[in-house]
Parts: sequence; C-alpha cells; structure tokens
Amino acid sequence: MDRPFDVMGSFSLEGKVALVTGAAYGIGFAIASALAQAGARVAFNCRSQEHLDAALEDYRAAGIDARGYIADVCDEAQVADLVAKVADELGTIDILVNNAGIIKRIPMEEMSVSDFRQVVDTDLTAPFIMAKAVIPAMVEKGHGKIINICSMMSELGRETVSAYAAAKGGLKMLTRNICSEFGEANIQCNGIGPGYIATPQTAPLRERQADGSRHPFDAFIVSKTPAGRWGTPEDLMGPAVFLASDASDFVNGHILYVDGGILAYIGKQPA
Ligand code: NAP
Ligand code: GCO
Repeated sequence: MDRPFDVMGSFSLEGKVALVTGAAYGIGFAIASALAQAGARVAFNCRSQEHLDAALEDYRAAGIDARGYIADVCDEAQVADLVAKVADELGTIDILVNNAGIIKRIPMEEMSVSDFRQVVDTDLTAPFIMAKAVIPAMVEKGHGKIINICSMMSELGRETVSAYAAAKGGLKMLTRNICSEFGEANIQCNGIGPGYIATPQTAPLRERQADGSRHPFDAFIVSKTPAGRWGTPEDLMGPAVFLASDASDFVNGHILYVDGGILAYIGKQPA
C-alpha cells in the first residue's frame, strides 16, 4: 500500500522563499507572518523607509526574520532589482503574493485620468510586472505559487471606486490568464478576495462621526456581512497558507473570497 498522503505536511512551507509586496502593515503583514509561521523564509517591500523600519521592528517582535526592501512595484527596474536581491539573500522566489495596492475614492466625474492611471498601475499593471519578474525562475524550478490579492470589487462596483474596481476586476482575469498560460509549468496562480478588512486602507470608512456615532458605511458593511463584523487581517492568514502550499496544487485560477459571506447575501432589511 502506498504511504498515506500527509495532509497536514502538505500545508508546510518549509524550505520555500516567499515575497509579499506591500507587507509593511495591514493585510500584507498578516499574510507574510502566516507564511513565515508555516515555515517560509519571507521578504517584503514597500516605498517608505519609515514604513520599512517600523515593519522590521514589528516582524522581529513577532519572532519573524523577514527581509525588507524599498521598491515601488510600478517600476520595472526596481522590481527586477528587488527580485534579484531576494534571490541573492534568501533564494529564488517560490511564492509571490501581489498584495501592494492603493485606492482612491473619488466620484468618476471628478477623478482625473492620472488618478485613474495611478490606481490601475499599482493594482493591475504592477502585479503583471511582478509576475513577469518571478515566473522564469519558477518555470526553471518546475513549481511556483502566485497569489493576487483581489477584492469584493473584482465582482461588484460601488460609487467612487471606478479605478479600483476596474483594476481589481482586471486582476481577477490576470489571475486566470497566468493560470492558463503556466499551469503546465506547475505554477498555480490564484486570488484571495478579502471582504471589508479593518486596515489603514479602510480606516476612513470606519472612523467615528463628530457626534460619536458610527460611520454610516461601517454600519452598512456590517449589515451586508452575514458574519456581522469587519474582517481582520488575521482572517486571511489560513487561506494564504493554503494557496501558498502543496495543499492547493490542483487549485488554479480560483479567486478565494474571504468575505464573511458578503457575496452570498442580499443584506439585512433596515430596522
Ligand atoms: P494598506 O493598509 O493601504 O497597505 C498597503 C501597503 O502597500 C502598504 O504597505 C504600502 O506601503 C504598500 N504599497 C502601496 N503602493 C505601493 C507601491 N507602489 N509599491 C510598493 N508598495 C506599495 O492596504 P491593505 O488594506 O493592507 O490592503 C492590501 C491589499 O489588499 C491591497 O491590494 C488592497 O487593495 C487589498 N484589499 C484590501 C481590503 C481591505 O478591506 N482592507 C479588501 C480587499 C482587498 P508604502 O506606502 O510604504 O509603499
Ligand atoms: C471601499 C473599500 C473596498 C475594500 C475592499 C473590499 O472603498 O469600498 O476600500 O474596496 O478595500 O477592496 O473587498
């Protein structure tokens, strides 16, 4: 009889090198921490030296020996330099998490084309640049994992987020196309679609009103979420380890929504 399949062992990332972009804090920091806990050697990047220095302290405090680099994911030369430095210091990248992202909440009629382009550059073009930079070594090694951080806005629109929704919708299809083009090379490319997560990016949607009441959007999102709460970055840690590990070797082109049920729910009738 063949040796029984080691299910729990298939979640281990021992011996793997992971790069999580934009992982100085927020969702990226949680995902990088999860991959490290699962055994990976982790690297991250951001644009701000201040964010990098603070993040290195935070990783150290969490007992994680993360390597941090200053690199703008929109800049091809900086991305090439980042990937080369990670390869020199930790080894070629086995796991790429395209997490770095921005949002500009501006009504479409008021949004400039340059604002639109900046969001699309960061949230869609940059994951393309990052994937192009890591795929050749993954093909050579015969395996690789790419995880693109998508969004509810990969499926839904709402006022003021036209650029972000367009970019995240495109990122869903870029995920499926990388799956299509590199599945035979044993590269799995999947997405994680977080719901509404309490991070600095969504802080403006949760801040208390002048009279001390909850932000209307805060109450709205909680009413739209069957879980009845905002997500936390920690909610994304297990799903990220799953998609980064051998446990998901036959999962490809899939967007795993970690949204507390938002996409399944029409919403609670207002009281
Ligand atoms: P966040 O708190 O705003 O953090 C964004 C991170 O990306 C920061 O570390 C930032 O650091 C970095 N970054 C931004 N632009 C960059 C660039 N051009 N090059 C390199 N690093 C860059 O965001 P978050 O809430 O953690 O979200 C992380 C990802 O999840 C984003 O893709 C976001 O769209 C997505 N997402 C968030 C939510 C949510 O509810 N929070 C839900 C769904 C999806 P620097 O400024 O120092 O570069
Ligand atoms: C917004 C929020 C969302 C979240 C996330 C939801 O303004 O609607 O920022 O876009 O960031 O993408 O999945």
